[in-house]
Amino acid sequence: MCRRKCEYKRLTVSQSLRFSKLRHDQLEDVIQLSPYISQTLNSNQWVQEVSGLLQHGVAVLKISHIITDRLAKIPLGQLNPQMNDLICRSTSMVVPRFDDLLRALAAPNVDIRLIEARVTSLTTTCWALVSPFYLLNPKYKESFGALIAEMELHQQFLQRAVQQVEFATSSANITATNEESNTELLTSSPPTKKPINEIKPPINQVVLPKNHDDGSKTEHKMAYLVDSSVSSIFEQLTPKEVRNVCIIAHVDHGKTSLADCLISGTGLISARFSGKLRFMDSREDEQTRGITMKSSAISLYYNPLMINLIDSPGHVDFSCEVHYALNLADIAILVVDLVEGVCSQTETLLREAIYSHVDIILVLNKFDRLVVELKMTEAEAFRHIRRLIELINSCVAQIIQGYLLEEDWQKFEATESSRHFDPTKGNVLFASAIHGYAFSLEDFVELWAPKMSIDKELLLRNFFADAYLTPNGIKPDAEAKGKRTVFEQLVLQPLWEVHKCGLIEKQLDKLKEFAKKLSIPPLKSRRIDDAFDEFMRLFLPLTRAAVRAIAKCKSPKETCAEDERLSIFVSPNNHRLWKALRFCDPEAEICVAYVAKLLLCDGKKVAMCRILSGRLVNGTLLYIVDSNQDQSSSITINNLYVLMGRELLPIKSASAGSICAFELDDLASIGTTLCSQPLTETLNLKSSLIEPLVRVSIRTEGDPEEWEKLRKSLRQLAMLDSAVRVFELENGELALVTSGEVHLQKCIQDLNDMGQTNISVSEPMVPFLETIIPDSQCSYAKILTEQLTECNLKNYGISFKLRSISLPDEIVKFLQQNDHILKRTREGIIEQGEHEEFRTSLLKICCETLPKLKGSWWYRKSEQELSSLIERIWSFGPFRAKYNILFNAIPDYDRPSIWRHSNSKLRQLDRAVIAGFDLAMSQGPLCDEPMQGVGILVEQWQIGEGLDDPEAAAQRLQDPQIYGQMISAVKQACKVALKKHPLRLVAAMHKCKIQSNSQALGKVHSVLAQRHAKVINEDTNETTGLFEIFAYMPIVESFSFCEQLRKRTSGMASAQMEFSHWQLIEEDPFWKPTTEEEIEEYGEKGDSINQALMYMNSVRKRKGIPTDEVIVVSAEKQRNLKRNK
Ligand SMILES: Nc1nc2c(ncn2[C@@H]2O[C@H](COP(=O)(O)OP(=O)(O)OP(=O)(O)O)[C@@H](O)[C@H]2O)c(=O)[nH]1
Ligand SMILES: [Mg+2]
Repeated sequence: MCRRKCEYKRLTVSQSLRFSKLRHDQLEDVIQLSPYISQTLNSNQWVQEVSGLLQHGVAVLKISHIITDRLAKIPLGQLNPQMNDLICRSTSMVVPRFDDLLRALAAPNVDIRLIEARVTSLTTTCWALVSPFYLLNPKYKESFGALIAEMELHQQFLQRAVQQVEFATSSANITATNEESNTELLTSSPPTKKPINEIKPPINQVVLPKNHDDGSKTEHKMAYLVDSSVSSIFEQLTPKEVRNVCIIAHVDHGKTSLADCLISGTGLISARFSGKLRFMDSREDEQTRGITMKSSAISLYYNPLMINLIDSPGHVDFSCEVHYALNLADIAILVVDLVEGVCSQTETLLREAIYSHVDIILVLNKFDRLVVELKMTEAEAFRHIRRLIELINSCVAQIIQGYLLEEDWQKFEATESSRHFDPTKGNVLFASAIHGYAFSLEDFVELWAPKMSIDKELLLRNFFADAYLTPNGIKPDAEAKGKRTVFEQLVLQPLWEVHKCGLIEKQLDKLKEFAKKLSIPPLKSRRIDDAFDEFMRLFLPLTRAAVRAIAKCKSPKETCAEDERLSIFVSPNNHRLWKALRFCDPEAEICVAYVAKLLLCDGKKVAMCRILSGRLVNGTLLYIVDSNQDQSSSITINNLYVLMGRELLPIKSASAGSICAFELDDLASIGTTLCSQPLTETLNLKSSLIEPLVRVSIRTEGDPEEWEKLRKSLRQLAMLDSAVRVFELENGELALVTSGEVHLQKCIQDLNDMGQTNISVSEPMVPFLETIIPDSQCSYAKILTEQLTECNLKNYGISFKLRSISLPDEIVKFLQQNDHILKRTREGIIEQGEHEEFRTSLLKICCETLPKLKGSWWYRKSEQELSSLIERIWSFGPFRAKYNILFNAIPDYDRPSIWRHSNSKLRQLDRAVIAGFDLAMSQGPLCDEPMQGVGILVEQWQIGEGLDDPEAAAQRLQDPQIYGQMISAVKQACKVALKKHPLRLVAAMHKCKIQSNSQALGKVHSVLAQRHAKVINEDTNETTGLFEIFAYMPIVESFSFCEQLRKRTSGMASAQMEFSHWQLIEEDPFWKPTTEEEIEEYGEKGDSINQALMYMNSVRKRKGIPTDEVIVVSAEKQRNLKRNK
């Protein structure tokens, strides 16, 4: 190790641009390059057109950095001398190659051939460097493999560019020679180098017509732009020229691959690697795991549109990120895998997109799988696609129905028809992101209508219908007559032929012939796989179809003018910003920005925001709007940027409608709303509803200084990731709460990246809830007497009687649905009459369920009694245990009901009763976990009883300690009352979807049983032929389940999990075998099989509460059965 470092030093001192200085993969290092690169760009006219190529060179520099940086950190231990020598020698080769490439990039006359040669040489030496590490330990193979592969991709792209240059030079020479021979007298100058843009195949220059109000048309051209042009265009944008788009989908349906294709359209990455590079997955763990973990944005210029594209994660642990992406965007691209179809997240995200009132484009992705994997015929594929679109439309209808529940039918119809997905409307695209193609019906109408001399309108109307072609025109009822539909004949048949030829039979010559027939420029790729992608990219470029669909959707100006969309940001009636935001006017006096999230990008701390009104210029002062504070603090915006995925591009200003970022000096909470005027009302954007559940405690091995650093890093983490909760417990424990296992791993990685490598993380802990259930064995008389708990505070002459009663699931569910009302009620900010509806519904549900609850106090209670109890609700539960109710059933205490906001006088110690109730509900009797579904009924409460002297009694009531005593008395009384009922644990459950082939089914079930999962459904998926098993599994049992499943089934089964609900565990944690048979079966204690007891004890142990567990009950000496010979 030491020797390696020395070698590094010796080799680098002589370099002008020192390798050792270029440490991290952040921009700061590459900034060192920027003067050279801009110098290069300025002095080379043609380079302007290929800045994308230069960026490949820069990317390779960066990767080589990351590699060497990481290698330097690997402890080599007792390495054998030959290996050490090998590593040192290859290290010494990297440095000069690195410098060569650096110089090539910085040279005044960039030659792409030279850069390609340098990149190849650097890549090869990097290979040489990492190979010994591969031999050392296979784990390095994975970590370096991805980086080397990425380097190779860049290298291949440059190789192709060189081919293009050579082709261009030779054709320029040929033309020149021809011209020379024909027009001898005119030839005076030598042949010049042809600009690279001229040799791009013409089809790459996507031209998209855009209709204006006045009927004129502009065209969207893909432009290869250098950074400076993008930033200057960005600064001059009007809201009409902007489209804010986010890509949403279930996990792995192809969002990032689709984003790749759109990025490649602007030349930022090579088209050849689009769909494979996953450019937006900039984190290392995203690349290695193959899933997106955060949403990231990039601005793409398709003349004259600026598309601000946000790629969001599909994994359920990161759904919070999608929520913010939808707030930022006006258009959602919903990607659905044609094979997997509608999955749980698809439905959830569709609902969220509809609720956010954004335009939705449906992209049916992985089209190639229908041919290659499922081997469907054209007719089967057509039926499959139609069914899938119908299914998605029925989801849409259901969502709208739920959302317009009380509204009129006409509105439902109008909303549904505007949301209806229909390929003929242009809001459905068919795509294969991995092969870079997509099409809408329009593409094929353009192709076929002139050839067949059919009216375009007519063809489009019948393209996706049950109609067929005849020489005399289009006829209906194709299916009934056994004919091929228009879609099958004109779309699927040619595509099937091309796919079979390119992906199954792999015939390059035949593919080239197809290209000729379709007048596609000659294919350059020599390998069939590349040739197929090239063919499809030229035939049906994804960018053309996607940008055309995006261009048809609303601009920020149009969306803000719609009341429904605007109401996502501000409430219509009384918000001061309503009028200002309506116009989305860049020239408006008031500047308002919505900050979606803070992030680290390019080594800088930035806030990602959408400008809702006015213009943001460097130097603008904005107030941080905080409704909880009277005095607004302010922030000066200094460094504005355009977000470019992994990088940032500086700009001077950004106008209303745009998504941009600005730098923060330090990560500090700046809220969601920034405004140029000091307001007190924030934008009323709802935060994501998902509460994180998986908790770990984090420790550092270091001294108090290290602990302080850890605290700081955790605070930063909570700011960067709003799905994370961080808190410090009274005992000094630092707790981190995340949405799930994958999210937890991401957070730990983040902490490591912040320099917290010396930390230990506890086993994940999952919260439980506690509840009581009715006891059907108990008679009503017993309930009345024995379940009543009395408490006396003799010193003060206070006595009260209370009882606990169980609330059924229906009521808990109802309370959950009306969470916001409970919150506002507790905060006392509820408006008069706001919960009229809530109260009546609550009473209705209570009357329907409670009187039927056998074995409980509620049994056969009259409607009148229930109604008076609901009227006299004292309080709902505290934040941690919201779904519990405190009832006032004291005849002589007519306190003002919770429903009426009143300042009238409460009885002394009224608040102490609520505080005692809150404490009892926050820490249940089983293991101090919060209670749920409990009612506490206070039946009697007397103050000053039994004290003869009223004056002395009054004086005692002034004792400052009385308040505390009363709280703890109520808390204890509640606990005693709860213990008079059967107590149960409630566990958080995951819903798992497991896909498995038939051979692995047995193993899947055994893993499920081991994890105490309950299978709810098992079926075969007709499309994929795989078994699909749905099961509920306690989250506490779910850690590393996916990994175990994969290992046990040798990869034949895979699982997806998401939070589903809270479920009562039927088992009684205190159950003991009583009958002889039970004792015989389970032993005297019977605790080995009691799952509830095991959960309870594990929580108790974690919290330091004593358990009844005995380590060894009756020890017996173990005999060694092995006999010594
Ligand atoms: N056959 C086929 N595979 C595809 C296609 N598009 C994407 N894939 C593959 O699907 C997998 C997931 O692709 P991603 O683009 O990472 O999916 P994603 O939706 O971004 O995934 P998350 O961000 O993790 O939710 C990758 O292995 C891709 O290669 C396609 O059109 N056809
Ligand atoms: Mg992704």
